[in-house]
Amino acid sequence: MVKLTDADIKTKEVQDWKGLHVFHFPFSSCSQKTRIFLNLKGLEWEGHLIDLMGNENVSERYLGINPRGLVPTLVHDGDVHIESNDILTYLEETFPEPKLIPEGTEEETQVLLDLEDDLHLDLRAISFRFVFAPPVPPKSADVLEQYGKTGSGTVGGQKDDWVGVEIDFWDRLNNEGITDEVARAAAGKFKQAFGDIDSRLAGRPYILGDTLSALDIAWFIYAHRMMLADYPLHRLHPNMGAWYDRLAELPAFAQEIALPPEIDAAFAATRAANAAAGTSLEVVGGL
Ligand SMILES: N[C@@H](CCC(=O)N[C@@H](CS)C(=O)NCC(=O)O)C(=O)O
Repeated sequence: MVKLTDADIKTKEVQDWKGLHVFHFPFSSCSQKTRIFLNLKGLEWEGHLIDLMGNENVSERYLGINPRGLVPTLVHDGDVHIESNDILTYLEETFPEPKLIPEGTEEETQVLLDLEDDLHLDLRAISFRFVFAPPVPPKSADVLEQYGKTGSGTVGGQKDDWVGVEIDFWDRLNNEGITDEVARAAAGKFKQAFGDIDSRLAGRPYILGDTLSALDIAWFIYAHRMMLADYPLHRLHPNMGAWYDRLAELPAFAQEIALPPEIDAAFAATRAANAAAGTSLEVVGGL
């Protein structure tokens, strides 16, 4: 679990906060996942919006809270937790009811949460090419320079290199966009991972069997984002498609993925433009 140490945190005020606080952004997949989990736990929490479009995540204040400059971050009674899947695991241990990581499934859950986390930059690449385009404001060279030098640069008291990985991603996006090759590789990874989830869902309602768990939340959110990119979920993975439709009906899920009409329309326009140009995810990704 990634609980920050005192030395990692430069924005000290949060260490005096009581209760549960979540730094998040409405349309961030990791934030949506965390909010669904909190909804299902029935926990009270205070939200603090971080404007990713305005690069607030690389501000001095926020990098002083999360040295990786990513959302979500959880602050619980002054302790700061980062990494969404670690936040879910922490919340499960701290607030065990209702159970969202069933007893005896901890290891399997961890493996499938790690797989999900490993795909995060692939999801981001697909999002930037097939969902968010036309482009959201880029991270300029100045913003990236500030990103690289502002936070403590440590996580759990150890030197942390993740900000470098992030800066590489944004640099590459600025210089070459998301190429067909990158998009195809990412799509292939999703096809394989979703294929695995689809076979786990054969003849049973949830990924772990009869009980809805953290895994359903995490993979639902990825399926949702991929569908915003026009990934043919129902055609390629019918069990997963039916599972997605059922979960999307539940208020705890539905309220976190709802989009304001203008954003919904912008994403739909991106899909339509890609389809018309013959550059949809299905075509470019070889799906
Ligand atoms: N492994 C991290 C990934 C977090 C992450 O990349 N969050 C995205 C939003 S989904 C973010 O903060 N992006 C920063 C940006 O867009 O500038 C986690 O699970 O918390």
